[in-house]
Amino acid sequence: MLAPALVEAQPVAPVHPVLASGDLRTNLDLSGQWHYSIDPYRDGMAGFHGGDPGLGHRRYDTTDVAAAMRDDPAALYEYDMTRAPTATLPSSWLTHDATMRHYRGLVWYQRSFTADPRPGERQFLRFGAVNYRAHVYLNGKSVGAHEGGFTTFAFEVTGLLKPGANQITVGVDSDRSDTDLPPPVTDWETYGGITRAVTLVTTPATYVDDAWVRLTRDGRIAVDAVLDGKGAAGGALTLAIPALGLTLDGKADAAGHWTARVPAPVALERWSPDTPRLYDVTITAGADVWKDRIGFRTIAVEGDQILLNGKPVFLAGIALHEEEFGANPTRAITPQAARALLTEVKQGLHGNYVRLAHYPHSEVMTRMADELGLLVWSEIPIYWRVAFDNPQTLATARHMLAEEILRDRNRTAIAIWSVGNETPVSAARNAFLSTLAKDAHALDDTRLVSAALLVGRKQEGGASVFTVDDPLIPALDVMAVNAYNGWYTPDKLSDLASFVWRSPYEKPLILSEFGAGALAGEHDATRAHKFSEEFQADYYRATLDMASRIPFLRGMSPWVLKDFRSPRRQHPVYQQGWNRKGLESETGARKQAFDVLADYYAQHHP
Ligand code: GCB
Repeated sequence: MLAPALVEAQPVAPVHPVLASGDLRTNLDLSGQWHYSIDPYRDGMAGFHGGDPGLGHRRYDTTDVAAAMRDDPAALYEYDMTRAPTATLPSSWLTHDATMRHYRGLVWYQRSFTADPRPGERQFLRFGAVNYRAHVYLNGKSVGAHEGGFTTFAFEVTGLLKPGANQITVGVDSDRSDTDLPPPVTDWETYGGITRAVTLVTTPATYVDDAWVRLTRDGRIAVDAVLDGKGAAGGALTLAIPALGLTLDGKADAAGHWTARVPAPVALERWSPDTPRLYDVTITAGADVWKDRIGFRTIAVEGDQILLNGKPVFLAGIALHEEEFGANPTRAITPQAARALLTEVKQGLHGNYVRLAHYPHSEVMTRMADELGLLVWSEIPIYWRVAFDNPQTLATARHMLAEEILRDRNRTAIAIWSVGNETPVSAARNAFLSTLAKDAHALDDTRLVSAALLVGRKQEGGASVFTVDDPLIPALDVMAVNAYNGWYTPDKLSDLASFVWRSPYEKPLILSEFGAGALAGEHDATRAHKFSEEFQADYYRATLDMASRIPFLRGMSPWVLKDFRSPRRQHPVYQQGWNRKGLESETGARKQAFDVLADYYAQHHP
């Protein structure tokens, strides 16, 4: 079931109910030991003739393979999931064992668990993220498939779930084609696997399927909720924010939707990076109670300013991937891992902002940003060479965007939805990204929409002039540009100060990326060589100096907090499979440039 705005905006398969953001209902965590088995030729999906794989190959079947082979000498099975190796989920298979490090394709995962379904309740299997395609089976029956490696999804399993032992099998396929998102070539490790929690969520027969509670730009607390189930039409709902003494009663319409607005109580303390105040919020509907912790703030654009709670703000940030500190990360973001990363931004760099690149990050991360007080740029993986003229790719992108926004609309920290990264201008691309920008505005009228763009450069007289005039800009609230002068270009660092930045649009600009690589511990007394800490530090000094001269610059997220895995970075001495533009190494050793940025933020944007 979808909120009305989404129905208008999305002519694609609906996002499943339990995606309701802030779902803190009772659930059974299915993390832990799962069996896994590789299937490079997708035998367990389609057999060698392309049809039903046949009993001997059907990994999702409930047959006790060992017993069947013992009891019947003619029985032939070419798998046995219960005797396959095990791994701890959530995690990427890259770290299951050394032979899995560069595996791409289909991997089967299976475990059993005990359930106690009761009459009148509903159950859903909810997946935080499965990269890239998921095929889900419960007790041998398909319950659904999902595309997209970084968004949350759920399937209802009421009726299929049995009292006692149950078997769940997930076929995870990490292969991506040119029409997928992201396409195959990225500058990061996409980490195949079940990388976020799998949970069994139980709800009453009628439950709050979607809820969005926020402060509107005109100072009201607004609630939109959707009930699902037999009692949805005309169902009674109550919103409560006890710390504000606020309760609001209402009734759903015939479609199960409820909308209400009230003036914000005068006692409301607004959320900001300095005062990240969160309130306990509940919506009660019959037997169901939806709970979340939500902050209230406004974010808007006026001329070329970004206004937080009505006051101009500079977004002093850094970009980061969803990859924990460590020599061998597996992409399993625990609250501790999220806190470790974001504390480096907040306390280490004195930042107030993060770009969560290049896909929707774990809810663990966005909740931690709420709690610690960091504004967030969130994006979907529309990255580099996308099949912009393919209608199916657009449908996938719109669905992903809807999944991202519906999960995280209650996350106060999120200030910006971004619809693309470094996508070359063309008519097809402009139309594709404008559609996404329109969708983002329709799904969420309380946040800003942007995209990381490329910028043109011309020589005028002696000066290098950068003009931010991408044809997408009219569809965006905030302009953003990635710039790597002096790293990917032969520019001398000493020339950056003379660069002139212009735009025909009166809108705020963010430098969504700039950066230079350095291997932690690599030193160069001449300061001239790339990959030395000295060069990277000087690059930051020169770029920050250039940035200070851009009159309409309202924020920045240099690339990037820490070194991250990237299969396309294979310099044997400096990279070894890591993108080295981190201000810290993969294990958290700070490079010289870390202090350059930290001092800059402390001095210019305290
Ligand atoms: C970019 C990309 C980012 C890369 C970075 C780099 O522009 O957006 O994903 O990792 O440059 O290091 O080249």
